[in-house]
Amino acid sequence: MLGDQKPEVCVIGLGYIGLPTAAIIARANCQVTGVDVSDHVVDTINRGEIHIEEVDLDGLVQGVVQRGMLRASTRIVPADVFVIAVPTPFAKDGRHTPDTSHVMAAATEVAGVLKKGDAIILESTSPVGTTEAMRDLIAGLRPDLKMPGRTAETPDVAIAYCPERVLPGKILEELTHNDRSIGGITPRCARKALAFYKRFVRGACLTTDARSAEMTKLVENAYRDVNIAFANELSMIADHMGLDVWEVIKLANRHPRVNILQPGPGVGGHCIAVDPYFIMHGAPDHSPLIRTAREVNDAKMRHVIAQARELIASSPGVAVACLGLAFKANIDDFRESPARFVAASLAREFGDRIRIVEPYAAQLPPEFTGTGAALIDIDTALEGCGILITLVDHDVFRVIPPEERRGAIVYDTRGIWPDSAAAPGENRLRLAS
Ligand code: SAJ
Repeated sequence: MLGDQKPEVCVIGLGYIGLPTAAIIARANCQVTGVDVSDHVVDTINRGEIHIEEVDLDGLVQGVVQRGMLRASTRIVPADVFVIAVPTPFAKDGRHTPDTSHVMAAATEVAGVLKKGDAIILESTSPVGTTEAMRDLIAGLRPDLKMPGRTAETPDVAIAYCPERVLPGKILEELTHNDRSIGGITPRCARKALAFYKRFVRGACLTTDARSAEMTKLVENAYRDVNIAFANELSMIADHMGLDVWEVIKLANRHPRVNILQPGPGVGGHCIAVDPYFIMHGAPDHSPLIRTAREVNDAKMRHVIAQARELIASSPGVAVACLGLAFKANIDDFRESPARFVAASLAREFGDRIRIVEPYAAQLPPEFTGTGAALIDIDTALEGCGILITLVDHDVFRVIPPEERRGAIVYDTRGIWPDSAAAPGENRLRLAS
């Protein structure tokens, strides 16, 4: 496959992971074809533009497209290495069942052009066993090729699982510098994949088996979910006891072996609130802690809504500014966002008393239509709103000085204004969360 010659690479799925990955591989001077089902995505990339927001991605894509190293297509092409980075959503059964049909569809496409010596690497977050299931699917479609792990003979192709672990907002940096887990169906597969990642990853590349690598990805996000749940539970306990949770966490974290995360209005995004279910699905009777953490984090969002409703109802006529809709700070991603859910819920109930401040949005999402809620800028909110509810810790909110918040009732679900309690004349609600 590799030798000294640079492999031709086909990246399937040009979303938040696939596009930056394709661009970084192209930057390492491998010829890359990016494949996506969307004509719009393909056309945009072939113009040297991007369809998602990510720091520095626009310049990188423009450069590699201009140099002819990356091109996009709706059709798969023969290559030496296939990287699959398609979504793995939940099935529409309402039971959080993982849906790997996009992975299997991509594998089916790959099978059509696969040749001896090729490598297939799955990057999509997947339930344990998906890489082997993908191998079995391809084996059925290509009986002419010997598949790894199914025969004692030397296999014709290599198949590995290598999850991404990059943080939205720092994707390019983390794609290059994070360590990677590389799980081969066999050790030989892992070595082939390792040689490929070494071309563009500067972090350590650790080889393992495919199932361990699949589980590792899920465990990383479940670990974070459980730890955020601990912080969120503390915040609800603190509300009950009349304590300032931020103060308690700040002090507890001075212990050399304690590092409590930050409470918020719930856990959003497409990974941390999703991946734990992939573990629960595989081991439903052995994952009570992971399940409970999910419940606590969801309960926290309902707790915030209840607290906010009480506050708004007890101040009739006062205009309310909800600060932020994004799922976390300093990004324009509003999907699976607890802030958005809380704000929409308040807008439905309190109508035009609710104003939304979201510097990363040009317009309100569709669920606000007809509620009467309006999108306003932060200065207007500070001048005209008597209640401020912080839902996202965007830097632009964090830097608002106490004197500009004075007189407003503040419900700070992110703990961004620790000073506000001490500000003279300020009517800060002493809610912990
Ligand atoms: N959050 C809190 N309190 C905290 C930290 C986060 O409430 O102390 C909330 C955020 O506001 C947000 C959610 O959790 O709603 C998730 O944000 P995040 O920044 O923790 O993570 P993501 O979803 O942007 O990215 C995660 C990362 N995983 C881990 O940190 C273990 C990233 O490395 C993964 O690559 C990514 O999921 C993914 O694609 O799986």
